[in-house]
Amino acid sequence: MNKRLSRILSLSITAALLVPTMASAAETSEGTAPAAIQATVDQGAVNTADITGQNALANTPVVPAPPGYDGYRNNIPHGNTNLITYYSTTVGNARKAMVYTPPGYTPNKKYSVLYLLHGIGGDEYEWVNAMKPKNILDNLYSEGKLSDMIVVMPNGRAMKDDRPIGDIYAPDKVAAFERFEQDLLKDLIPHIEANYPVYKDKNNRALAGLSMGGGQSLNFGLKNLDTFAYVGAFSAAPNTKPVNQLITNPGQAASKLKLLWISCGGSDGLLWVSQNFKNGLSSMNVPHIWYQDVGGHEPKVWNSGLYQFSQRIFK
Ligand code: FER
Repeated sequence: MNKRLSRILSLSITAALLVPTMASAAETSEGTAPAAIQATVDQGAVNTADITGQNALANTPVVPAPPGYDGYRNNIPHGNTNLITYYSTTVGNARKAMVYTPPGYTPNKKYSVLYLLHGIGGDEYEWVNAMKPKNILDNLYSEGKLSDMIVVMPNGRAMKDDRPIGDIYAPDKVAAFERFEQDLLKDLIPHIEANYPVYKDKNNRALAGLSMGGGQSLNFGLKNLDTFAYVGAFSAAPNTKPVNQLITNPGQAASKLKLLWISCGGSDGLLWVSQNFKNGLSSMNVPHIWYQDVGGHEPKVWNSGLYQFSQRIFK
């Protein structure tokens, strides 16, 4: 069967599936989640016929994170988080980022890189302080579920004073989140690639983030398909540009992306942003995973997003 036809057929079959996650799975992860807010996954636009061309794991069902997935485990090897500085030509000064290196990290190996972005009230410390990236990644490594990767958590507010102080919604601060695209592409990525033993091609770069950082990931990732093959948005904020502005050639986006992940808590006031976006992706037949998680605009949803997304990249 020709590839395009098989794609269309598979889309029409899978589009019918809006699969409510099994109650038992939702209960193990969330205790007593009422039926109405159980996690749901819509893989309608994931092209199962193209499983080798797309990331095969993008097509695996989304199973809610098990209890303890983000807790510290004593009996496993641990990675490290370090603060780094790099010079930003975009901003005109040195800027900071946290870098997670996995257990057994060695310059004798080569790693992929996940760039992981914070929200409007955060900075380079937000992921490490408010979420549990180290526990989540260490635990997944110990279970053999993660490819070798480092995780770079920068400050996504590209301005001289990039602290989350004063009015965090002020127009100059919001504009700085947009300016970060240049910092990321021209300053941070080159710095990481010059200083860490990492692969330097799109298939080894992922971009994901929470809220403002989710919007940034969609805005930057989908405009730079030759730089990132894996893009994820957890609880994307209204800085997210309209999907038809970001994707003007759906066929090209479909063939270049290995994973496009959209998730959001069902009781998040910003749920509409993710819903509009994933509906737009579906109408353009751009493969993606939409995962409606349990919760609001809060760390447990972002931990869960990292847990799900990190397992599906660089495979
Ligand atoms: C907005 C509401 C929320 C907005 C941004 C946010 C730029 C960001 C929230 C977050 O990052 O947690 O209207 O506009």
